[in-house]
Amino acid sequence: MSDQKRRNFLKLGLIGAAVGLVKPFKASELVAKSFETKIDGPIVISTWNHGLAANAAAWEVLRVGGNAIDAVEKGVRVTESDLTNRSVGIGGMPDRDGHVTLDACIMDHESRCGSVAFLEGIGHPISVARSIMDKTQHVMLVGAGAKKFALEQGFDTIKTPIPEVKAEYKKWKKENQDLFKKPEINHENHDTIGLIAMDKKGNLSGACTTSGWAYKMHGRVGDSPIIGAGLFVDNEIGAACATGLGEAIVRIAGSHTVVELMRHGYSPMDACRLAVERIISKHKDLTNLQAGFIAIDKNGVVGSYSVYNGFNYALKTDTEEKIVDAPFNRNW
Ligand code: SD4
Repeated sequence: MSDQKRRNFLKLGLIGAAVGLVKPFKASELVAKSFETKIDGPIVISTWNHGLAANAAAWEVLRVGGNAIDAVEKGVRVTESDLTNRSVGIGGMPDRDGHVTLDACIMDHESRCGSVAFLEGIGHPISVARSIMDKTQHVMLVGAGAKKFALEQGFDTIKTPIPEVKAEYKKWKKENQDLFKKPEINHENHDTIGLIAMDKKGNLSGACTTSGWAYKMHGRVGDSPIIGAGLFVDNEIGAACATGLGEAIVRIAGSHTVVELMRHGYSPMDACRLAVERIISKHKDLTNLQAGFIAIDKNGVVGSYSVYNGFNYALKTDTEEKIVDAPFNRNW
């Protein structure tokens, strides 16, 4: 953000606060700044440990002056291709009927976006989402229509579940005769990749892709392909993405909420924290309700926050490549 724009924005914030429209920035609401990093130059952040490999691929694009949108797509394709990953791409866990249904979305610095949900048998849902963004007038395609589009675009089909996953599913099915028992989400079965990047020009983009909640109901779609829930980018302000229990994230339009809080002057970490606190305030039962956000603002400040401990993200810059533990509201 230019200095002039920032001044205008702060002025607007003060006027808004005076008339009760905008929540003013309160110093007392800030938590330790040590959790935030301001970075000059390109940045990539992505959820969980598998983010390291995705960031490295995204970095190959950013390093040579490539665009953030190409970087985010290239990055998460690595995770989608990893057959050992049980929560993203074709190695993902199936729903309770044995189908692996994939969700993904992508958004660029011009607020162009594409999304695909309930897609079966296609290896790179993120690239299908990118094609929807680039080649159609729509934002979102789902199910059979999304598959038809993917085939028309020349995407290869892949048989899922892969054999190892099929074996796990059979075992689960045998042990869970009551298929409509509430499936549990925990920190082992929710590892979506959400990746956001800032390129050399300072433009932001994001991508999010998942096989969703293991043993979900057939037809269930989570937050990950929902623009504003699993991912949101506003190039004037910042970008955010989410991981965790999709239903809880959708309820508060999570990633959009984080970006809007940044618009109102909150730092990325405080914006993530306030979104998490909003989730907490909307749920009486927080058992197994993990949800976390990562965010970058337009000035290159990075932040994150989660409901429970154990959430982390991968950070890549010119000088660093590391996993960062997110601050959290409570212990498991
Ligand atoms: C979902 N949010 O489908 C996804 C799952 C997830 O890390 O984030 N896993 O609800």
